[in-house]
Amino acid sequence: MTVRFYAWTHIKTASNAEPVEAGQTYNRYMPAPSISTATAGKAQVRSNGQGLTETDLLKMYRIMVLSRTLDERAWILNRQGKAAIVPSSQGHEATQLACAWATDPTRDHYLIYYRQLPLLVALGVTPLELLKGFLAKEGEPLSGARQFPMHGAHPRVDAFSFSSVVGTQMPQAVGVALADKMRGESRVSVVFFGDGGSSQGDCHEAMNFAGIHKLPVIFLCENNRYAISVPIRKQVATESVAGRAASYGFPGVTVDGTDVEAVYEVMREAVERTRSRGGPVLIEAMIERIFPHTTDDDQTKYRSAEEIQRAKDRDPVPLLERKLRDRGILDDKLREQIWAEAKRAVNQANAEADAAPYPDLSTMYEGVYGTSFPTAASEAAAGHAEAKGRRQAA
Ligand SMILES: Cc1ncc(C[n+]2csc(CCOP(=O)(O)OP(=O)(O)O)c2C)c(N)n1
Ligand SMILES: [Mg+2]
Repeated sequence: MTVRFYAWTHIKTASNAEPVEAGQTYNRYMPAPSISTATAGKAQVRSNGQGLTETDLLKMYRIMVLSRTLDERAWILNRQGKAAIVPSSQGHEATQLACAWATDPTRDHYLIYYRQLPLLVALGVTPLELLKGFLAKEGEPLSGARQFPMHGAHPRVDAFSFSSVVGTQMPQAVGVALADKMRGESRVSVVFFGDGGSSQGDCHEAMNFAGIHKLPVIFLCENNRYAISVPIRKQVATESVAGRAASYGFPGVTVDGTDVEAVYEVMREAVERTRSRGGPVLIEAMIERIFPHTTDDDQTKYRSAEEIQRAKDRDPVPLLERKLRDRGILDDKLREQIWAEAKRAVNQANAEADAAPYPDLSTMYEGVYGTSFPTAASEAAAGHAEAKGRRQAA
């Protein structure tokens, strides 16, 4: 486990953790253990709060495999000319699943960005919903097929709508956290962003404000060392993103983001601290972007074959698989069964999404604008009437 701490002085120890009873029904959105029934709303028993159990690790592997299978399928659908654009999440799985496990989806908030498919799967968004999104079909939940794939909000899993403009979700997360603090709620907001996002002005403003007001927000940087083709050394002049937290007055930690147990451990501590009014935490998860930025990008233009191979060597899916095999939790037979279940679930969702209609053109503006559109003339008339009212009152 590779964990480096920066100014991690105020963090509570596990012995001060909020009690989480063994066997407690903890997370109503986690998919059921069987991938074939991976739908929303299934109650789950979670770990005892002191670490991930073997059952947790196996469930995480199942969700990772489902997410990976969906991700691969979305890429294929793009190459078939059916999905407009696909941002792959391959390489980001371990960090996002560990976050889903360490938080409480019945009350916490997720301010996502476009590379968040594994998190959404872990929170219970179904393969059908996600594939309808990539195919822009009627009934996709994030934006009703109005926006890019993987853009929009999913209120059922408390995922907030974000803008395509990199970094905007950070001040929004701080606003959500401020509202929770003012209402006295014990909810945590987790905001996800990339290393590129960390160099936006929004990031500085959000962290500064969150630090001053000790807001219940966790900044989770998924550092894959690239913002499209721009490498990390052109985004961050210092050694790490996490190191910046000290200047905002809260702890920062860099963690191996390919290791579910390492990320879970720091996330759990961060959630405890934040929920018990200790203020924000910045976590920088070091991960790999295995695929190009999106289906529109060709990373061989700016990364060497050796570097891409090194990224593949840190793929969290085989890494977790090795861990499970070493501990005797997984064998060839179970592995085959898990991959076959995932393929069946994705095939079925793919067929259903393919057969679904596109949204009717007449509904194009629904959910986008208000239903009545003020004209220049009606606005001018309203302004005139208001001014007249003010004059009469005076
Ligand atoms: C303000 C702004 N600048 C540029 C872009 C174009 N753009 C979209 S995604 C992206 C890369 C972001 O990289 P990073 O934050 O590291 O996330 P990653 O895609 O690596 O997960 C850029 C530059 C944008 N959408 N918004
Ligand atoms: Mg990046």
